[in-house]
Amino acid sequence: MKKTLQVIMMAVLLVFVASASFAEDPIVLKIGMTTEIGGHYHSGAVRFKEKVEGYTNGKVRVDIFPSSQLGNERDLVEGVGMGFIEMCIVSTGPLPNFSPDFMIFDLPYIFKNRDEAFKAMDGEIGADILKSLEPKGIKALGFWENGFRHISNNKKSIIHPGDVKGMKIRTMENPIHQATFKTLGATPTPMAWGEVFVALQQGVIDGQENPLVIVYTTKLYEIQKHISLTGHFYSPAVCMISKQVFDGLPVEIQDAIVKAEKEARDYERQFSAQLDEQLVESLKNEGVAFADVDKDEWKNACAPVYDQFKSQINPKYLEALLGK
Ligand code: EAX
Repeated sequence: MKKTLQVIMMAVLLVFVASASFAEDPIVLKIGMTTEIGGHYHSGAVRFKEKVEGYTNGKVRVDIFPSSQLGNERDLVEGVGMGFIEMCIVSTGPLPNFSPDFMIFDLPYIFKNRDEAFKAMDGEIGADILKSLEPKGIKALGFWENGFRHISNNKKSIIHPGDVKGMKIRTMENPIHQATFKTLGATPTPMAWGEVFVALQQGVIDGQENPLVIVYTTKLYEIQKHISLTGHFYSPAVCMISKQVFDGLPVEIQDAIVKAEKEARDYERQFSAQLDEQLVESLKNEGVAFADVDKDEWKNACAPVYDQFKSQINPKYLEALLGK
């Protein structure tokens, strides 16, 4: 009797081991974002998926969840930190809530152009800032791009900073962004991205600010007929993975993830820059009126924010980017 039981148990064990080695379940990496299919993050994530699944011969599967399906940006970052969402791509807007080092990117007109931004993001400063998320359980793999942010609204053409006076403008949940719009005389209204379309539609807010790719892929042009090309903030994005998840993976899979992320990042940045150029025309075709603005005038109007926040920003970064 005892022997029979032993034989049965051995057989069960053998079948178990055999089936495990034949049909090994892939490691699944869920990657969340608040933006839409066809946008820059999603296109970059698709590239990441193709690369990582290729490099690991299918040992890893990447599942992409756009459109806030896994939560808003704050939820995503918290989820990755705690390890129940493996990965996400978010703008840096909500990140000062996790590490104040990110605040340097929030200053209005801190970068004149993409090249300046990439230099900071890809250099020593950027590496330092990404590392600052580690104590929160996050391995930040790299900086992607959200883009230069412009103001949209459905009331009037905004040309001068004074034109936003009294307007309710949605901002991200970010102290410098809110302070900037307050300085301009608007009423900043922070809310998660997923709530913005309906809030605009119902007139709870008058306008919002985002890169053109977000306006286009969210179809905001249906309810926002004025865009002012202010480019007041440059918004980097961060592609991140749970540190706990990453540290638990075999080295060759970690290497594949790191390599794939770099390739996807480069692709995403290019895709984003290209879209930015094309979308003015596409949005005009949807009936959007564009206002060209004098950026120096806007920069001057935003300047008081620097004094307001200087003491809270890492002096090393201020010195490197502003020479003071
Ligand atoms: O990360 O919330 C925002 O306005 C962001 O630009 C957007 O979610 C992309």
